[in-house]
Amino acid sequence: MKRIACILILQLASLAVFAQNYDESKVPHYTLPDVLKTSAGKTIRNKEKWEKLRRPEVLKLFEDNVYGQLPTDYDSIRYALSEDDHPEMDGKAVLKQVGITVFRKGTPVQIDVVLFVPAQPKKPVPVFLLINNRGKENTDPTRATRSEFWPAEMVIDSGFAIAAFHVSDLAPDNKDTYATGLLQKLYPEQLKKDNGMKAIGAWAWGASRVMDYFETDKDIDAKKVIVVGHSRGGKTSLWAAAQDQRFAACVTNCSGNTGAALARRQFGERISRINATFPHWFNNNYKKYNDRENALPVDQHMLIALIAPRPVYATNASKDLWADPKGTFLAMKAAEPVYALYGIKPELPNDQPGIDVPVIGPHFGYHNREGEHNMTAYDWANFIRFARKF
Ligand code: GTR
Repeated sequence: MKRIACILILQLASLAVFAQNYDESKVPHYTLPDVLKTSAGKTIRNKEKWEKLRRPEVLKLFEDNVYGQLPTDYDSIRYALSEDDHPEMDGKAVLKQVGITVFRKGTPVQIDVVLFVPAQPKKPVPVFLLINNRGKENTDPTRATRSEFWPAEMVIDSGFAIAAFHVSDLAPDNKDTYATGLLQKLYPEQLKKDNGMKAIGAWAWGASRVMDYFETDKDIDAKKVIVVGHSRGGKTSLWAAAQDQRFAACVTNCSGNTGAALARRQFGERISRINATFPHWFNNNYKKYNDRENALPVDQHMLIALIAPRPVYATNASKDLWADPKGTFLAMKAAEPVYALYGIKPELPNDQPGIDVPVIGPHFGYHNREGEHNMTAYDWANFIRFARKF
């Protein structure tokens, strides 16, 4: 009897900890950290001061408290390219499979990239790079399997190249084995630091190595690389674009908590929950903010602001309240003051647009698709419209 009571109490306690709010009227009152105020209390009024003083500070706050450091040193990088001469997609595309091997202190890590480039015209083209957090069949180079998650035919028909790599090449998405990839092989010292990177940092690092490759590929316009991610991949695409300013634009699809949604709203998934379920995504320090969102020196609007003045497209799905669609829209709005330093006027309306009403400006894109947590042809069609605007 005592044992049953004990189990019951434990279950109730865990329910209380993990109770998620889906009621707008229960969103607590909150004040976002001022993205334009330095830690010394100075207000930033121009882009020069933003870039010199505040931007590095905000980047460091995210490194130290959320995503961890992102080492940029390695000894060498090699690309092994297998390009078949067979025309793909009825002659519309050429397939390139690239093995990127990066060495540090004699140890290699390999990232496999699938890349389709339009066969015509023969000039450098912009590319969408997907950080693939789902099955590898989604980016099938043989095209025997086709998936809306990476609709290569549609992107090629629109005149863009499309590429993908799989997150498991960098870090398995598993709390027990995540360290067996990049972390143990190339950057073991990161594992000892409370602000050391974990899986999401490793995936973002991988996106930057693919960017290194694009800079060597004459078919690709490396100044027009759009990094794309869905959900945990969308948290990663934001962090990759924030860190590596070579990415021309970022698409963050249904990225939710610790992605594009504001943490302080405590709506849907919360920090305590994400840290409990996925302790291998963010750094050790982030655990200090479990149930203490207001103690965080940042919120997610500041992550979007780090990408300014480059374009960002965020999406949600109407049934995916877990990812807080309204909180995502509000984060985009709260990043506008930093874009304003570059003379960019607000492009999004004051209120969240309705379901299936994409708002696409040259710098901000947002839509809330009818349906479930996913990335679909509808989403991609809008990313293509967005990419054509800039
Ligand atoms: C969920 C997680 C979300 C999101 C999602 C996904 O379980 O709570 O933060 O990342 O997984 O990646 O599909």
